[in-house]
Amino acid sequence: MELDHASVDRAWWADAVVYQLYLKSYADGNADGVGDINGARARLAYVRDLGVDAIWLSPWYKSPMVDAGYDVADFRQVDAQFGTLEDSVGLLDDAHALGLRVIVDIVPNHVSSQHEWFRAALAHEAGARERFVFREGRGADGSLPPNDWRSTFGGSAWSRVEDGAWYLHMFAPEQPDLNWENDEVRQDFEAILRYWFDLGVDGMRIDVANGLVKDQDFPDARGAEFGDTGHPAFDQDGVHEVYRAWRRIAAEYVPERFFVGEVWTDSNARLARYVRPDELQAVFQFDFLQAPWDAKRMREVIETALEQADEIGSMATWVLGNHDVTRVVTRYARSQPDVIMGPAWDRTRWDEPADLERGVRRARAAALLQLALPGTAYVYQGDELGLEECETIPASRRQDPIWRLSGGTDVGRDGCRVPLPYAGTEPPYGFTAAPAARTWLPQPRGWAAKTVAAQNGDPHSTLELYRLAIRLRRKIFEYGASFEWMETVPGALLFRHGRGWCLTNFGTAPIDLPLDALPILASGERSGPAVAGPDETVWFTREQVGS
Ligand code: TEU
Repeated sequence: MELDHASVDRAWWADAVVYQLYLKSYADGNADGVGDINGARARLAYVRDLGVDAIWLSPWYKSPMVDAGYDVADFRQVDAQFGTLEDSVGLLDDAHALGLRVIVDIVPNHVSSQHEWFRAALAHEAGARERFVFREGRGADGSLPPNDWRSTFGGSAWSRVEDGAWYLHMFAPEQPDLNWENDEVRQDFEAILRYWFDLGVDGMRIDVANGLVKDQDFPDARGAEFGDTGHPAFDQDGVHEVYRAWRRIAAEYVPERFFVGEVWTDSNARLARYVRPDELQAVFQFDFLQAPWDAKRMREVIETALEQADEIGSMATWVLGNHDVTRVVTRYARSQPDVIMGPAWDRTRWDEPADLERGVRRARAAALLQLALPGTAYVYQGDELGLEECETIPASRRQDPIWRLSGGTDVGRDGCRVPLPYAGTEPPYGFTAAPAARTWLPQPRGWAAKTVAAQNGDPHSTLELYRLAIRLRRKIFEYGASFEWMETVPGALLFRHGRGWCLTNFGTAPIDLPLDALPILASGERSGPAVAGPDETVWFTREQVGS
């Protein structure tokens, strides 16, 4: 397939590598055990040295932290745990000075129950409940929830307030959903966008971008779950008008501000609607992240994403990990199903032993595959260190509301959010000046070889692999260059992109490279110079291309 990128003006994000900097776990600047803005500023050079183009920061707004900051109490203030508004502007300046763009998270589907709007709603202030979704209950005395919608985190999506009315929360009860039929809600978010764009933010990642607008009949979901097409709380046609208005705001700025939407959906056709020319520039295409380690399935998801991006004149977006899913090393360390997995699927099979060495091998191969593809690549902090999911966090230390709301049946997402290890042989591995016992999530023993210091300069390390790959990517897989699948053996994928070839071996036997191949980077310890070993990706050029 030849891709035609002529329709995409080269925007900075089009072929960018974006580093997801999860603030709470990136670096602690004030020794309280929680990562913060000044901690991150002190370690920004680490991101720059990785060679990425941009960072995406998890929410830093004022928040009671019921859902790690995705419960926002005030979008115009920075939470004291993270620093001050001044610090956040300082971070924007520092990042820009290092040549990094900054994307921040915006959370428009819901706010914190501590937000002044929700307090006003509880206090019965005139019109205040209109900003949320309050309904009468069902049953003779209204004691049953208005419909059967389930919270994504477990339990009913409705909670009852003192006077008997019910309010909607598609996530935790402390995250009441906003009513996007309400003009004040729309206007406030437009003002919030301008507020941060004016402060220098380059783009926004939109949390639950397919939420916001609900089917106003509030029909039962009848078994449809989060992400399923047809769920009346998600992916309603009306949401697109919100993004058309947002895009007009982004276009007022030079360069135009960027939006990437978080849209979990089972339908790529529905996903494509968010990136129509007058809507968001990009959406996360989560199929790549949810695909098993399997040549056929990977090819399917890559092909679909590329075709789709081409059809709509956008760029594909490749994600291998984020703060909501099991770390890639651990996902690939267990047996691989023959289906696209759901975001929480891996948390259901902790009983199965994990072969972490195999997981690391495959994660490294997947990283080279990801970085060779045309489009934007997102790297979740810690994946460049080859960190695994922490599966032994004691129940008493768990933070994710999923753990509580699922009644302990789903351990939640803490295992991929553990603070980064920088140096040393013991927790806290240089993450904080506080004692290890005080990090907001416990780090495991056994990360001595995974720290930044341990991997720095070691050519076999995952960190150096990422650094080299990100640099080479620019040279050989140039923006706009043609992309073409090539014939190879079953159980492998081979494509040419620009000046380079990328061969991934998903199988168990080594595969010969073409005779004239000049290997330039490999994810593993190859069993021979002219082969791609099992679970290995090799990048190569061929003589006729180098000229
Ligand atoms: O996530 C959307 C979301 O609901 C899923 O990713 C969810 O975390 C997963 O299905 C659980 O297994 C966004 C944020 O990325 C997430 O961290 C927030 O908790 C959530 O929205 C609510 O704001």
